[in-house]
Amino acid sequence: MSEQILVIGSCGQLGTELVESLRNIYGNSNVIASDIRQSDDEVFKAGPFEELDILNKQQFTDVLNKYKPSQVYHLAALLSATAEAKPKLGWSLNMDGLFNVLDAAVDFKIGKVYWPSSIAVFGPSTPVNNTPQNCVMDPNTIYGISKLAGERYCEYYFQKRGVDVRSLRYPGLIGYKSEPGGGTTDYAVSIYHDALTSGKHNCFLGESTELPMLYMPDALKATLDIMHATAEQVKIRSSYNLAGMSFDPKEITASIQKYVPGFSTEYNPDHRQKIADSWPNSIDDSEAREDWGWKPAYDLDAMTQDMLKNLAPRYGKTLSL
Ligand code: AKB
Repeated sequence: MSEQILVIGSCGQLGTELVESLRNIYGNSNVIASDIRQSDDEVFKAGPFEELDILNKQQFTDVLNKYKPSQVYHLAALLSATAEAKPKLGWSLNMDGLFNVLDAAVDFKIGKVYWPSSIAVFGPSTPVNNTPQNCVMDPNTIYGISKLAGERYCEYYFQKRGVDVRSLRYPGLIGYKSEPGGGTTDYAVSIYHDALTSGKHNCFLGESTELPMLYMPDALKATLDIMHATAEQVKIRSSYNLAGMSFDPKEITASIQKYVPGFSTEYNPDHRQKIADSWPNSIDDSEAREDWGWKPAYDLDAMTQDMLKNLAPRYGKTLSL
């Protein structure tokens, strides 16, 4: 039987696109998408899909026995804003879900595990510009605390139980194929849809709130690159810093205005402002570059052009890009 790859939490923003990329590489029938409930996105019709609540150990065991995957991508989590609203669920999904996957990696001898961390592992005492891989980390959100604890567990399972677990600290992810949900960086996706529909965006962050971001094709490339690197190349077994670009809401507005004249943003910061203020402005990802050759392709303007080019037909718009 060919190599089987299980993606847990596959219907989210990253999972939807990752399943498509993995199926292009490994073949539709070898990539098993799974999530707590079915999605009607076309992507999932091309190959196997399993309803899987990662907190349900019996269900998980059944899926593992059925497919015997050699790689597991575990993406199921509550993001920053949702986990603040539902702290108990945020903690149990983010931590117990990870424990179930790491324990299964030992029991079922899963070859490689991927688990995403986030810039949310950093906190108010962290150096804010060009944040290094190793520095003060004092996250003050449930999501950030769960990601930092998760990173420590990943390294522990690598060192003590021999699990080949790999991880990236994602910045905000921006893409046109799937919607984000429950994050603090989500404005940077909805702003493009608003530019092509109402021509106005109501931003939940202040105009100068600079955050690290990454365009989805780069995020997919980084994820596949670290999973395809040799075990020796992956020297950090907690999670790698990863950077693409950094901008604030004023700068992304200006980038969109180059192609959508008349577009405007109003700033009405809400509870998410505090979360954003506790995160870095920019990230130093030298270790990822040195260890497994990471290099992003997109800057802000290249991303804006690609987002608008792909979204404009959906809204019946023609732009000169
Ligand atoms: C969020 O905003 O919660 C996520 C993240 C940075 O991990 N996009």
